[in-house]
Amino acid sequence: MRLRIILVTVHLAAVLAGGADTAAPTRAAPPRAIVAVFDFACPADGDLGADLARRLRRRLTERAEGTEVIDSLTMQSLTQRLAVTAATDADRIRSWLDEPIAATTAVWGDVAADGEAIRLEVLVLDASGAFWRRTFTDSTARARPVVVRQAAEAILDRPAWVPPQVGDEARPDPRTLGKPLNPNGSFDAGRPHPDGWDPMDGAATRLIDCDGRGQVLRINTHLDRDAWRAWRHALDRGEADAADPPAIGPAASPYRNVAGLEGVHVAGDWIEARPGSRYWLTADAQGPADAGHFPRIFVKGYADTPADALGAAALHELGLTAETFAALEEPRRRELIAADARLHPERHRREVYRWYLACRPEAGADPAAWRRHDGPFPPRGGLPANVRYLRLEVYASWPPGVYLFDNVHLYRMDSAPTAPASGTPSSPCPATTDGRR
Ligand SMILES: [Ca+2]
Repeated sequence: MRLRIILVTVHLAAVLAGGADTAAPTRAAPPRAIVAVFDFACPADGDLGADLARRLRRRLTERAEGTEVIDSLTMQSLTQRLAVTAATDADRIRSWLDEPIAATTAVWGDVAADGEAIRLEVLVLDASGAFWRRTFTDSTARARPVVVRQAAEAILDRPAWVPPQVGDEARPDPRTLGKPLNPNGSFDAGRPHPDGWDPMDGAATRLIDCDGRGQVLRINTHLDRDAWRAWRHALDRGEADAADPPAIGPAASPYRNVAGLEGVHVAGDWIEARPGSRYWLTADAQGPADAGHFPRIFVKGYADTPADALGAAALHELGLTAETFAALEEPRRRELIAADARLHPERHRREVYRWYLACRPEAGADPAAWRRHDGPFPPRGGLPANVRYLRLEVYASWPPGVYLFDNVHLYRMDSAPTAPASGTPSSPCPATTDGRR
């Protein structure tokens, strides 16, 4: 047992079970320690002592399994007449462990602040009589959490786990990252629609050839938004052919362009997520940008949730509208929703996580030059436990213009090396072969 605090076995459950029915199997409750953290004494700033004690209680509660930490309100009511400082006699503290505190371990001490610097003296005593004292100091802008973490580590006798975060990891060598998790990040497979991605609409989104890069994804946001939406609706209803798009030009006002409204997304296939993992995303991009606007590659995380509605695609397939669906009897509505969930489980997933790779050029960069962007996510720690699926979404909006994307590859940082990643950031491709940048 690495805890320095004594563990006391509580037999209450066994006693209760035995008293109620002697034939019933009896089982002792797991051993537990009860820790009482007194507010630290701070003559110059009483709030500081109370704040550090609150933080330490919270940290011990989070980190010490099988241990109960008496909460701040209870401590306040128990100790309002007990003034405790580092000078308080340990025997006196021990005498309170049974009554009135009812704890197995007491933590108390003094704190002093000098500007941002904090000096926390901590004394710890447990019911076995073990006693120690240590002083923790820090003078950074985060002195409070730092001294509390140090004290908690000493009390628990183990270093706190610090999850990795941006900056901890060196930029990985693409050759060691193995095969990308997403298919066809090079956009080279499939024409006119790229394998593994949303179909192209021929107007705002299409594939073009690019010297040295094979196919790349072209997104044009300088289009009249209403005309483009009408075209997308016609495609969604199966009434139009993406190979024969209308000529859609810019709107009279830049703010009536796709760029000034929703922008254009191109989503990739669903990818199984591995909670706890860290990932690396790369993308080559070119196109306009300004100080606050730039293309992004979103990573969206999804969970399965109970199906409770029908989306536009399902209504269209069933020949229903939102109004005619609402007019159905409830059992029939539920039946249709359940059938859709069986056939298309992906339609009933909910977004629970989001991150993006900012394809932000350096100031003064040539918008017609390819740029390589990459980075790790999540920003701190591993992927949350509730994320079951990931999806990439290439996104461009403002400023209005033409954007190109290539080599959008997602890697898991712990995936085994199998093949080098394709493409190089310096591949020259200032113009596209169709001459319609
Ligand atoms: Ca390519």
